[in-house]
Amino acid sequence: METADLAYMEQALKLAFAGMGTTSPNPSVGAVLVRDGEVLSTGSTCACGDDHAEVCALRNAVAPVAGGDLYVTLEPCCHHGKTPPCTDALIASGVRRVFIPILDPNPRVAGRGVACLRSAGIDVVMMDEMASAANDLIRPFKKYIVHDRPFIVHKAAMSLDGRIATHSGDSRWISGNASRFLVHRLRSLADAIIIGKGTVVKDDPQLSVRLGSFSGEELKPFGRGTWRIDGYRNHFLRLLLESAEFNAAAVPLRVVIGVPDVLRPDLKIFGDDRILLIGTEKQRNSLEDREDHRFLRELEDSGRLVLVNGDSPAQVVDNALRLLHGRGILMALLEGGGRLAASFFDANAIDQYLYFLAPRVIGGGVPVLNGRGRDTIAGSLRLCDVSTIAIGDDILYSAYGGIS
Ligand code: AOF
Ligand code: ZN
Repeated sequence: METADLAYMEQALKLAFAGMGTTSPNPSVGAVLVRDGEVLSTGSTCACGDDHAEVCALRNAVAPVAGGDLYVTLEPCCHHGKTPPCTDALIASGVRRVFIPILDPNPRVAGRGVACLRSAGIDVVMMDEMASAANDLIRPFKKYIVHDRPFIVHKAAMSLDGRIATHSGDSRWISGNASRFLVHRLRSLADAIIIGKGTVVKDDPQLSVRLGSFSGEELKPFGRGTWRIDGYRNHFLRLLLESAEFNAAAVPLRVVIGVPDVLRPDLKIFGDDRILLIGTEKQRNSLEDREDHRFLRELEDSGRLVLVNGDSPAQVVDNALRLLHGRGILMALLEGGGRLAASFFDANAIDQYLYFLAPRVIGGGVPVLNGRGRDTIAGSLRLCDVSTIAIGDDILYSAYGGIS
């Protein structure tokens, strides 16, 4: 593979990365259209249901594209979904070659896009060198489309002894400024942020993207290619650290699992309509007896409160995730307390562990996964694709688990 080919694909990956959090339930894809060594145009997946990256690049081209090459981060689709097949548009355009790093995990595509382009005489080049990078960006969509559940990133800041709060509940701040800034970058790419009902009562959190509220010397490395990733070279994290700009307007859906004991409309989570409370059907009677039952009814009628079934916390989590899948959530950040996280763990629902280890020791307090846990070490969950990155004095530890 030529160096220029790799550079064009890297440009396409950056476009795909930049669109994450704005295209669901469609994956964010990037495309770069090149002819005679000149970039004619670029494209990325438009907000849900609109044009795909390839069509967007074709439309943006200022010069004729026939005979050109397209670099696209995912196999072009060949099916009629909300939009017509990209393969039709590409064949009609007269492009000569299409470079792709990976096939589309969507069973409706899964290799058929490549076959369709090839049978029309287009040279499809598989860029194996970029497969791992493209795969790191498509993991959420793969989980969504193959397993019918959102991809869950469990993000937590903890002391070296694995605690997210002291016994008195104090937790601010365990990690450093740079780590917390990185979390806001991450939030801007997520489709949802999930917390437990306890956090609503305890913190009255905004769960917003507040990139502008951070400053300081330790933020200087962000937006530059100077980060060292040890272990697995995780391209999602690489781009998260290296990207210079973020879309702070991309507001993730705020999801609360459980109905907080007292609800008031002036809580910060009700600041806008991007809020979903998920309770259980078992609670229905007790909710009707509460003083705030009118507000609860209002929330339910407007779709901001949904009750799901489930006999155990893990079943409730699974049904909540089924619901979020139905609402088109590809990637959700789990930011809740230790018990909620343990329920997600028990439901086998955590896909990526993103833990910030701070140089503090609490010597007790709340464990990051506060449940019974596995019985034996042999039965513990073995993670894969482990990366570590020094973020100021903290260590960011990332690894994948679950079924994705
Ligand atoms: C592409 N380019 O930029 C994206 C693709 O319902 P539709 O028509 O929007 O199709 C959605 C499917 O298309 C989605 O599930 C995934 O398989 C693929 N996404 N394909 O050619 C793109 N985002
Ligand atoms: Zn398409």
